[in-house]
Amino acid sequence: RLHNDSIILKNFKRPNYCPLWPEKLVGRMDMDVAVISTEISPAVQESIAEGGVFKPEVCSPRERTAIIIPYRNRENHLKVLLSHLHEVLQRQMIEYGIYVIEMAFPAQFNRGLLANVGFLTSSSIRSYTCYIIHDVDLLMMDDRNMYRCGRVPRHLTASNTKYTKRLPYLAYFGGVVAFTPEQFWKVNGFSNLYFGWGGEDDDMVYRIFHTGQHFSRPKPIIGGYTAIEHDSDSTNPVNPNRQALVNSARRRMVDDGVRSVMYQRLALEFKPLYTWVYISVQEAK
Ligand code: UD2
Repeated sequence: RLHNDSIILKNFKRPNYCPLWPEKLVGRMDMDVAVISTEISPAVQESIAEGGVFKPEVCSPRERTAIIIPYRNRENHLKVLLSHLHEVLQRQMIEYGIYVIEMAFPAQFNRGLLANVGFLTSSSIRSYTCYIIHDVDLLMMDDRNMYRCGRVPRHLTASNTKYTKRLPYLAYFGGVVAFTPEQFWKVNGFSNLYFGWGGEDDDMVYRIFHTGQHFSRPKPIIGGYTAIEHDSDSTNPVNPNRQALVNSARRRMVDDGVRSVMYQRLALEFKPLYTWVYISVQEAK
């Protein structure tokens, strides 16, 4: 018996984890959004499985990350973002899946609700250790901004070419954010009540603080993003009720969130570069 035990120990190998900082990373990328390519290099393309899923073959990934993109009517942005993400995330040697969550007309756009649906749908397909909610028009400018989760929720957009200062205000949580499943459940996800532009990101900050958490950011030099310019969307008008809703964020957070999201799924398709989830929502009047 002793002899057998020692054989087991001798043959025990530690998993060959993927490096925390892969050598393939290039650091700062100079990008001209006017001419940015939507091409994906053949080697990267070949490694993407149906549904926009990738797993490094040469090492054991440390995390499994779901990228969730709330989406409607931004086809060109989506093409650019998908090629950029597949290239960068494969260099980061992260196991990932990309989910595009699209909202049908006529309801006004609701980014928080789509994030909740993305979280639930991607979890039902594969168990992820990290969920990244990602604006469709933001491109990471430095591939050392690793798409991983942390001990607290992360705001990965530490600076953005869209703003003259790095960010509009300190407690800003828009753009690209990362949660572990535990962190997301703890805040009950995003509010489902923000139809139209604005507020759902500030509401989330209240949820995070009210549950005794805080959030972190990479250094601005690493967490820089290029924003692709666009006109305002007629079906995503500024929400005039957003401040009133934000004021009641704490009170609502138990009953309004990922646990109570209501929607109808119209389609789920595993496309070559992403998993497409198409939903319709009854807008509260
Ligand atoms: C800011 C935040 C964003 C969110 C929003 C308020 C940044 C970088 N982003 O975005 O995270 O908090 O304010 O709601 O500060 N979208 C569509 N189709 C539409 C409308 C929106 O796909 O018709 C999606 C898309 O992923 C887009 C995101 O929603 O990136 C945010 O909408 P936006 O880009 O119009 O708003 P923006 O840039 O002010």
